[in-house]
Amino acid sequence: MAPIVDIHTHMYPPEYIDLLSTRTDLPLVRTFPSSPDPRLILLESELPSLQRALADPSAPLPGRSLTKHFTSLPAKLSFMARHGITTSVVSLANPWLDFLSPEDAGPVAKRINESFEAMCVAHPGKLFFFGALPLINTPGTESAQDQTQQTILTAITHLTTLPHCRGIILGTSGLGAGLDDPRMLPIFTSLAAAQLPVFLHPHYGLPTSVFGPRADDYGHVLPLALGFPMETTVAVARMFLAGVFDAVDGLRMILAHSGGTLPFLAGRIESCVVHDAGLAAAAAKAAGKGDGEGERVRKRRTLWEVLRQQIYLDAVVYSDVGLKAAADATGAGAERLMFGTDHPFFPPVGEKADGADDEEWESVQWNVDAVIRAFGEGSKEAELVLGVNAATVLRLDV
Ligand code: 5CU
Repeated sequence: MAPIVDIHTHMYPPEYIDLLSTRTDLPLVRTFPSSPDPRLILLESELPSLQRALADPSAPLPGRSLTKHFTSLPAKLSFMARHGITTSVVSLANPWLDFLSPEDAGPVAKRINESFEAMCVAHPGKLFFFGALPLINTPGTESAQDQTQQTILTAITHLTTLPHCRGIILGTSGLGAGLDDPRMLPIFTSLAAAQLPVFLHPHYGLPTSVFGPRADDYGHVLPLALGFPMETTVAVARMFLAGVFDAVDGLRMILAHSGGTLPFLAGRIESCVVHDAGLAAAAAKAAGKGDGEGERVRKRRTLWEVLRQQIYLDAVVYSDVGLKAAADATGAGAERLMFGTDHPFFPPVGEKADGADDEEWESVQWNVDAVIRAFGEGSKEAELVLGVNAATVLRLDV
């Protein structure tokens, strides 16, 4: 039987939840008298409902229920068994360590990565993990940033000593100035040298003002369905425009949610690059130079080439239409797509939820159905997407 590998599956180890329980700013965990589970409040868009719930005990609860699925390894294993998942590559969920102080980020990253490694050791062949880096979202002074950069490089070296680490999970803020920040280059270079792929995942979405004054009436739909994918799209477009992929051609990235909107917008991005007079003039000038920059400009690859050479996409897009676009964008066939569930997010709700350990998650079935509709049940392509690609690319002994 071909393996089913879930590469997009998160957990918050207990020490992380302890941290959130002491906080008054996002991200945080709060208990409310009307809720059996504590509430996990992560997103900026959840702040108005948090404030209402703090002021009025009868107001709807903010955030999401912090069920055992977020923290418990037995719950993760039951979920895997229920959905026929052979192996999971688990990662810390957003917003990772972004909010920590420079002093805390390094030691906390080390503890959390060791905690993931210990989980994997206890379940050989079943669990691997993407490590967390102590990337913090506070620009600080130049010397503070240098120190943070050094801490991150040390963390990468530490990850190379953990036998079940298969890459790292990364948000889009980098050292506070995004992933096109030149200060990220040594980090990407070090990850490429260590053969640690980057699983890029959104958290911040779009500014809440984009969603208008009624956004709160629409629950999580706008931030999660649109904000998250746009954030990923913008982050990768910025890396592409800054030449990061050319500068670090050994870098491999796996993009969450099938690359946001990149498969659909790559043509438009490429056209805007080619038809921008300012960029064209700068490129012509640079290309005339005999230095490294001239060489880079002369050899500029298109976004399509980068997508087909350095990028993998997860298959967490819930529809065969998006999945076929993802397959087309990253090359012929399905060789660069990898199945995921986004567990513990998107549990069954309302009447479909019974809270049992072995309940079926409809959100998982949507992603399985998308693979089957796009590539055919039992087809070689479906097997690649459901597990073989991940097993090969991430060297999983499944
Ligand atoms: O429901 C959500 O907010 C999320 C989230 O925060 N992170 C994620 O990976 N999926 C859904």
